[in-house]
Amino acid sequence: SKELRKKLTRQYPFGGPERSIIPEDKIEWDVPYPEYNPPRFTTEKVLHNKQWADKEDIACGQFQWNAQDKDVNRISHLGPYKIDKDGYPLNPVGRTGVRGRGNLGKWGPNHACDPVVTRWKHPREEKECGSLVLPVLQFIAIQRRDTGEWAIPGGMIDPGESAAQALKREFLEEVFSIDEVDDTEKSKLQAAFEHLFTHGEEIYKGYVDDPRNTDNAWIETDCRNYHTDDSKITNLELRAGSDAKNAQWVDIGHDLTLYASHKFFIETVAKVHNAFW
Ligand code: RP5
Ligand code: MG
Ligand code: MG
Repeated sequence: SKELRKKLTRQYPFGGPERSIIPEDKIEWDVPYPEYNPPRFTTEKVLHNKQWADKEDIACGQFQWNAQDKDVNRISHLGPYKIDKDGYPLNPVGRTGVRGRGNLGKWGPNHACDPVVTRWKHPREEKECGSLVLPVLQFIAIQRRDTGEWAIPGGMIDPGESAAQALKREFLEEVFSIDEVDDTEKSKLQAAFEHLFTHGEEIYKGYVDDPRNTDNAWIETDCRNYHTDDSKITNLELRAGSDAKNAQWVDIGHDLTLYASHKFFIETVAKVHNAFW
């Protein structure tokens, strides 16, 4: 669980408070810590959003914890999470030093998805990896508008949407600005990726070490890999959109610096393909 707390910066992102410092042995909720009194923070954007955000009031929200709650999946990949005496869901990796939802719309798990689209580097390149010589794999990375970090073009699963739908939608929004192109271009993009996105390889399902996580709200993801060497796809011009300000094919290797837990997902993808890491 220590591995899932590395990206919790002291300063909560985007105008949030400083997180309370928690002694190593007081991280787990099961360990009593009566002095614990972290700041409560939820952004205005979340408080005033009626589409993707929950109600702030837990009592009248009538949330169905650890269950499929109408259109919203409140089940954690980590198994049942606890609810505190005031009715708030508790982060399964323990205390984080901030209460409330921060920048996250949902109380409890916020389900996201991470599409990793890969190709072999062309012309083929090989690199030494320990005692082996392995080919270089590339993936489509985006640069996040919020933090400026390079990342997988992932996003939140909308209410009522399946993970499979969200994986394709987020990819086309962030990598090809599908929301900004005309209808002909839109159908072309949809058609080009239709087949590829039905052939995903499961990479990771679980908690994400994201700096936005709080005591009562956290991100979980479904990360899948879509590999293609079809030049009709790999030669398409990338056009960053939505929460991405850049999009490009990036060589996969251990020296990458990526947002949240994304480096771990990319390492897993490299190993699945027996590629250089
Ligand atoms: C992450 O937050 C997940 O792994 C996913 O990539 C992302 C979803 O949030 P937004 O991109 O919508 O901000 O850490
Ligand atoms: Mg997005
Ligand atoms: Mg995104």
